[in-house]
Formats: sequence, C-alpha cells, structure tokens
Amino acid sequence: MINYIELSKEISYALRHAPWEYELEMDEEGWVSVEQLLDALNKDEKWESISEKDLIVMIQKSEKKRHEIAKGKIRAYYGHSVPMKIAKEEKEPPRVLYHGTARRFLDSIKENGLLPEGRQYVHLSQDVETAHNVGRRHDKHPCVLKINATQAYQDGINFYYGNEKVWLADEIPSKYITEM
Ligand code: HQG
Repeated sequence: MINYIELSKEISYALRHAPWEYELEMDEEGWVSVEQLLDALNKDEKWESISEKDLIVMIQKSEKKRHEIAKGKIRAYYGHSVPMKIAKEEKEPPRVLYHGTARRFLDSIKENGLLPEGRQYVHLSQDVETAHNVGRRHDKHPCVLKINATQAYQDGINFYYGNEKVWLADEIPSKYITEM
C-alpha cells in the first residue's frame, strides 16, 4: 500500500527545498523531469515500485493542489526555498487576500510587513478559511490578516499566481494589512 501523504511530503521536499539531494535538474519555473524524480525515488526501498501513475494518483488524492505534472515534467506550485528564484506568473490579484499566521508573529508583521522568511515568496490565501488553516500550522488560535491587494497592486507591489487558493508576493508592507 502506497502512503500518498508521505510520498507527497517527500516530493514537496525535493521540489521545494532540495532538488540536489535527488540529483534533479530544475528549470527556472521549477519543473524537473518525472523520469529523474522516479529514478531517485525508486532507489529508496520504500518507493521502489512508484511509477508516474502513482504520482498522478498522489496529486488527485491530495487535499491541496501542491504539484503539477505536464509533458513528462513535474513541479511544485508554491513553497520554494531553493537558492535559484523560481519564476512565477505575475497577475492582478483579487481585491482582497488573506494571510493566516501565529499571534506571536503579529508585532513583527506590524512593524516589518509580511516577509517571505524561509521561502522565496510571501504566501497569501484566496479565502479566510484557507488562511485560517495555514495559520493553524503555526498557532492553535491563529489570526487572519486581511490584505488590501488591489491597493498594493496599484502601488506597484507584484503579485504572482500560485494555484486557485494560493497567491504569492515578494513582500507586503504593513500599510496594506489589517487584523480581522
Ligand atoms: C511569518 C503551506 C515575523 C508568516 C501553507 C508565517 C501555505 C513573519 C511564517 C504555504 C513575518 C512563515 C506557506 C515578519 C511573515 N515577522 N513573522 N515580518 N512575515 N511571517 O510556513 O505562509 O501544506 O514559511 O506569517 O498552507 O505559513 O506545505 O509560510 O507564519 O500555503 O502545501 O512567517 O505552505 O502549504 O511560515 O505557509 P511558512 P506560510 P503546504
């Protein structure tokens, strides 16, 4: 029985953070060859029988859209920390976006705005519920911040499309952020 959650976590780790550990050549949009990824995974006893079909099932079963397969390649939609900046599609954001975070980060966010911290981009959510779930990873009682995305965009802040629920930005100055 394949543990698709565990497989997805390992593939996220490879595609977001450590492609070199799997000898993957990554292009500027974060794509790597499915064959290369399978070669690396198949060396591990745990994943020795994994095929491209299993990757497709993994993506279908996932509760979030994290990975994309096309034309023999696979990539992560968001979350990267690799040294080479992954190019994302710039796009006009919806009027409002949200960011779920821990209470303990609020003072710093008020002072410095939202920063990418360990990742390449700040991650924003399309709706409050998604933001709340993101924040719960950091705090049992997270807070959700509201981002005046249209104003920020008009003032020249770049926004990028992650997937239908995740938007990315280089940073969000605090003047565009309000606590909900
Ligand atoms: C915080 C998951 C202090 C920020 C999620 C966040 C998401 C600051 C933390 C995706 C700060 C970084 C990304 C400042 C930002 N001072 N703290 N100035 N600016 N922060 O995990 O957004 O399930 O790197 O509020 O669902 O929580 O893995 O980012 O709390 O979509 O697919 O620094 O990862 O998706 O934490 O999550 P993270 P995130 P997956």
